[in-house]
Amino acid sequence: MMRMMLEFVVVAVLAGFSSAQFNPNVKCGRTSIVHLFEWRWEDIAEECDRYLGPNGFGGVQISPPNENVIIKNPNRPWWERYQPISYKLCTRSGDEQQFRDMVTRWNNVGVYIYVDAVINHMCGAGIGKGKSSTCGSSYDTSTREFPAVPYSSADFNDNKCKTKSGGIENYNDANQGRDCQLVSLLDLRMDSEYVRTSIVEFLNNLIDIGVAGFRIDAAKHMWPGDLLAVTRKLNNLNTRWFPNGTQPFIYQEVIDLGGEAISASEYTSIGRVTEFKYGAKLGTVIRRLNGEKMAYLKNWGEGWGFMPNDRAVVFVDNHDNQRGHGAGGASILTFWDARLYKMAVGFMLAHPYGFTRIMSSFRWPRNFVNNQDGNDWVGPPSYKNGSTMAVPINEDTTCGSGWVCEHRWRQIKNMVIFRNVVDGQSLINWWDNGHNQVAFGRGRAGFIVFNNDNMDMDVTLYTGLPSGKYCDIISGQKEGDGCTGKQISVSDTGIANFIIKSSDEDPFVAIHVNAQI
Ligand code: QV4
Ligand code: CA
Repeated sequence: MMRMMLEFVVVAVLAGFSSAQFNPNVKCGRTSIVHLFEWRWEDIAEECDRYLGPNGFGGVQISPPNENVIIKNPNRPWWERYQPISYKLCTRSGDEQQFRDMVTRWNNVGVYIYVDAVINHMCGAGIGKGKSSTCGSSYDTSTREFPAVPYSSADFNDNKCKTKSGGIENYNDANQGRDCQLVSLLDLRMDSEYVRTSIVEFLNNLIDIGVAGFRIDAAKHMWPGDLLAVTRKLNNLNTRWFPNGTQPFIYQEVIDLGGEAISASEYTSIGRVTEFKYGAKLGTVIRRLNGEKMAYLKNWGEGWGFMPNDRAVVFVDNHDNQRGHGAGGASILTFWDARLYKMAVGFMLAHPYGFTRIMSSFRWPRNFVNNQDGNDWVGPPSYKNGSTMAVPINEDTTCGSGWVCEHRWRQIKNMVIFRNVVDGQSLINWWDNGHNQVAFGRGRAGFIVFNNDNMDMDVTLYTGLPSGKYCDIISGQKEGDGCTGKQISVSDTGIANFIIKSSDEDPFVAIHVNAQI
């Protein structure tokens, strides 16, 4: 009894003190991370010193670094990386040495790595037996043997799941959602001490190498109590780079668009949670669907029924919903709708709600039949032998070989900087025309104006900014003493005139105090 009480106190104290798991651990003055989906570790290492560091990015979410099954039919889909075979660090992105090199190089310049952690399951039940895996480890899905961990049949939820098929049949049943197989992926018994320890060892190895946090894949499919038991046992971050006692940042993938059996709020005491309503709603507004308009964004954030600001990780699209996987549906904006996409990302980065993640994608040959993309599986740009192509950088700073590099689009990169400049300043001086022309400021540090109506805009607004000449960071940027884009003059009284034609390449304007000329 005494012992139980003591254990309870210890758990309560640990949970209470784990506030750092909500802190993204980005360096002071940096406010966003970018998901470099399917990039090779060598390319990520390069991108850090040459681009992300100098442009104020806080870190990178990487694709799962641990061994996965190699799928040949279809040919090397991106989603094979969500089918683990072991916790060894070799994948199409690179081997363990390359991983270590990348992390070290990044940490040395203060831009950090966030690992996509696939811990709910191993590979699909129907994969079979073999060694067709990215480090060559063997597996046998019929006997549930994964000797490289090792896991065997006792480590899976086969007995706990109560459905006939062993899979999740009814998403309105929370028990099925947690204990049964998600799309036939072998579901780990997270209530077992052995499984928990194996996962903790995997994550602690990454922490010791130097990563700063984790995206917890499929968190919804694990019981919050089991997840808490795992995250509580994580080491503090490596003191070679991080202050003593820094806990890893935890952000959990829970898709909760409302009215579901499993809700995001069940997870907000463990770490942050992905707010999927954000991209779904913002897409609806910017596309002007269902009578939505930008004027309604005045109370964007918690006012729209989103989770608490300090719990949310927000994004316009992610690697799933940009290709019709996961949730969000047709409203989701992606690089395929570049003009609207830039506006949505611009709005997100200007608005104070949530911790922001930028998507960086690769192009694939979309092939819609009956509104379904038959090529939603296509993997990253790669050679015939299956190895992933490097990311070549063109002279104009864009990327080649099918890598989209949204994070390098001038408008997006400059808005990442905008967010850093206005960090901590409250949203003030909101203005709208009742339709899709809106504007707002962030303290006295920045101001942004959107024209998403089908008519030209010519307005004079109070910006709150110190008087002077500013360079619009959307149509151009400050270069030396000059400006390659529109120039905006703020008067002594903080007023400025904004002209945005509905035919402008990008119908929005953003200025901030670090882009004064
Ligand atoms: C299929 C059928 C099954 C059938 C099985 C038979 O769907 O019903 O039993 O064949 O063999 C791939 C295939 C999928 C296949 C499955 C198992 O696409 O057709 O099952 O493999 O072989 C990614 C992809 C999935 C992919 C999976 C594993 O999106 O298509 O499945 O990787 O390779 C929910 C969840 C949420 C999830 C989201 C997509 O709540 O957690 O769906 N998002 C995360 C990741 C996502 C990943 C997973 C979870 C799984 O972001 O990328 O799924 O790790 O909303
Ligand atoms: Ca599960």
